[in-house]
Amino acid sequence: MGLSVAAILFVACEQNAVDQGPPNIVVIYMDDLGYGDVGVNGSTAIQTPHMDRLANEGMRFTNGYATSATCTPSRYALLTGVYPWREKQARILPGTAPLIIGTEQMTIPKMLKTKGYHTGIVGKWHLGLGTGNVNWNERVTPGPNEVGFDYAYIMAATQDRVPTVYIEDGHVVNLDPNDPIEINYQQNFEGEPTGVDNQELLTMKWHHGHNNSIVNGIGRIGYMKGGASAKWSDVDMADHFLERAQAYVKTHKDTPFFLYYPLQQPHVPRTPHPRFVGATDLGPRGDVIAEADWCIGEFLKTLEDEGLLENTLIVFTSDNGPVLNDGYYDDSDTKNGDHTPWGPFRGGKYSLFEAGTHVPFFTFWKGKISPGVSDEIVSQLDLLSSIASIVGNDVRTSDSQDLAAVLMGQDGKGRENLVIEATTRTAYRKGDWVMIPPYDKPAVLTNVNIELGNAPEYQLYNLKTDIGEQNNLALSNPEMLETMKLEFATIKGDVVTKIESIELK
Ligand code: NG6
Ligand code: CA
Repeated sequence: MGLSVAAILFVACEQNAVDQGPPNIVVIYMDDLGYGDVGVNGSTAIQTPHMDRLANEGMRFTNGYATSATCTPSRYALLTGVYPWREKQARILPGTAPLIIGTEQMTIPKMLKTKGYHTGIVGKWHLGLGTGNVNWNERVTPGPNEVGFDYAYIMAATQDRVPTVYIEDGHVVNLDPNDPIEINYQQNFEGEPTGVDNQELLTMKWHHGHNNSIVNGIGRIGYMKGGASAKWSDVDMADHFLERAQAYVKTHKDTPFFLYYPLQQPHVPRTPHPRFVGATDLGPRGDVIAEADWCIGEFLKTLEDEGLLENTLIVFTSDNGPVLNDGYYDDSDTKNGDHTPWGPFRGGKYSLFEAGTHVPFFTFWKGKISPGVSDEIVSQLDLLSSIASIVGNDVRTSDSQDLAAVLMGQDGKGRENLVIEATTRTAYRKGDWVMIPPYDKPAVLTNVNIELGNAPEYQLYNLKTDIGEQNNLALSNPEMLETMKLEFATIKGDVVTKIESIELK
């Protein structure tokens, strides 16, 4: 009898909080989306209301990083919490590459499984499959299921690489056993058309590379034979992954779940569904970003309809910076106009300059994260330790920092420093400063027309006063250069010897 109304209410609220349990966690990962492609980061040529919603109603990070300026290394680091330059296989992989995450290695989904989570991936994988010589007509293993994902619905590598099929828990979807799949990255199968010899079959012309097997009128990287009934439809890919992501949420809404939802846009080949063709004035690249934004809106609607938005932490980011022409003539460069996918930064995909790795980065959790903007340095590398911290798990890796407070929009410091990677080259960010060691390599990747950040001398930039990395302060600030060199060498350990040897050439 003694319980007051307040006490009863208190008990009820407590009960409610307990009932809500650990949050669902969703990582929405874009492919080649630049810092400046998103409305909140300054894009006016492409409307991205749903990405903007995540930023405006959550935390928007102005110093959010992918670990690498290309896909595989960034994805490796995101899932494992290990810098990709520690793993020499973490390079852009062919579709036949073996799995590069060790089945004994810690990953975000594995860590979450120990806390009772159901874990899923729907979208782009690109971390290798099998152990070499994959037979695509049998269960393909090891793959995502063996590194922590209870459910996996993936494309093996990239939209421009064979095999051009979906794989569900290791099985090629819709495969006809009488039409087995064969894949070869060295040579063609006899009698099969290619982008070089059969240009009349192409509906999208290749600019560089992308001239091996032709699938749906698009030349791909690598040769493929068979598997006709299993081949994906490029224009339906966004809808296809969205439907599976929505189904995953509906199926697992009663347990805490982790969904890794890596979309394929705006990577090449850019194939918007007809209803998005012309959504922007920028050609296919703008149109597929509009399409991806719509998918994110639909996905958020599903979370909302299922009553999950208040109990789901969403991280939105991109695997590397932007590129216009990445191998096909698709008007993305000619129609780009004044749009700046790279935002205020120099370079782009493949580059050690900022635009390679400095990407859109938002965290959203309705009712839990108060809207705000943070200039703290955060990296996708930190998601493993930070998410572990948020769900009360004590797993940490030495590279991955627990930035839970920062990501949750509470007070707290971000990273003091970060090693940036771009196709095996590395650079060092600390505070407002970036140091790029000398690289005896071309300054520009001519096919894609992107400055790579390579120079024969040290480069040192102060991003606070020079966000576009135009004024090299290496000579005028030798003390800072020395500090940066020393710290970088310490963090990189023995890997630094390679840099020294390049320098001596
Ligand atoms: C490059 C491809 C490029 C893209 C990239 C991987 C050529 C000439 N270029 O080798 O088109 O596929 O690999 O992009 O083949 S990533 O975002 O998955 O890293
Ligand atoms: Ca990418």
